Amino acid sequence: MSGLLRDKTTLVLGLANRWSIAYYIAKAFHREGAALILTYQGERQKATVEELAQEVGASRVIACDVTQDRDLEQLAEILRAEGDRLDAVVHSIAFANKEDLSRPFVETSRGGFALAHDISAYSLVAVAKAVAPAMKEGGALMTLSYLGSQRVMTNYNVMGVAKAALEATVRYLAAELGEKRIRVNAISAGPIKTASARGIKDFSRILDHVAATAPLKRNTDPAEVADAAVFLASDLGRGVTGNILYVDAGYQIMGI
Ligand code: 0WD
Repeated sequence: MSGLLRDKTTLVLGLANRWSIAYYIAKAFHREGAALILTYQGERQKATVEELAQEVGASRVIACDVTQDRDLEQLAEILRAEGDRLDAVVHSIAFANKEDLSRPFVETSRGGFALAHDISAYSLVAVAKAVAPAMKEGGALMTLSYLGSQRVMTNYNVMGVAKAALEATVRYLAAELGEKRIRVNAISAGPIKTASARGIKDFSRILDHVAATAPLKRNTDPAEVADAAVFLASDLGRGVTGNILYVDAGYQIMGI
């Protein structure tokens, strides 16, 4: 154990199952000696997350549906009551209605657009508000994004627009929370086969295209996304804020 996160307490939101990017991040944080708190969305994930929490030595598992202000207030209250210092927070949450990830973008409904933005972008603001008081000595807040925020990716649709909002949110939060020594960044990961990704139509074609095109000639391993999260959470990342860090085998630089 190299212990890059020794003596750090970390909070990871968005762990749903063993394939979740958040699970790989929690495992890497544990490997580096961090204390971990996990949240889960609702009853549906509770048993799985409690089981995975044991594997990563998480001391606490808290229910938190980010669409519910009460859940976020409760999270802030638990952190306050325990009085512990929080050093790093990972927001690994996104959602869009499945039909909005397969039909033409122009067909996106008002409700579907609002829902995708609420869960995938606004929730970072709400989480920042809830956790900032516990980050008494500053620290790192990070989220997960995707290149569909910058370029048109077939079927990514409303989620691409929400990721653009998320990345702008990272910059505004970084500017504001910098004086509290809280760094805010996004990791823009290459496509990875997870439960969320399966919601995107023709996802395996995207994986094949990336593996053929990316400079490293392969897809992104979730473990390397997790190692980038370790860097951002650790003191090694102390000079980095407001940044979008691509962990995508280099795919984003390619043209024809
Ligand atoms: O290719 C990929 N898988 C990429 C994912 C490439 C680049 C970025 N990302 C992003 C996603 O957009 C997301 O922001 O990484 C983040 C994590 O996604 P994931 O690990 O790919 O997917 P998943 O394991 O499904 O985790 C996302 C979780 C939800 O899982 P389900 O499958 O139950 O929708 O986000 C959570 C939930 O656990 N989530 C919520 N958590 C709290 N409150 C809520 C909510 N309202 N809605 C969804």
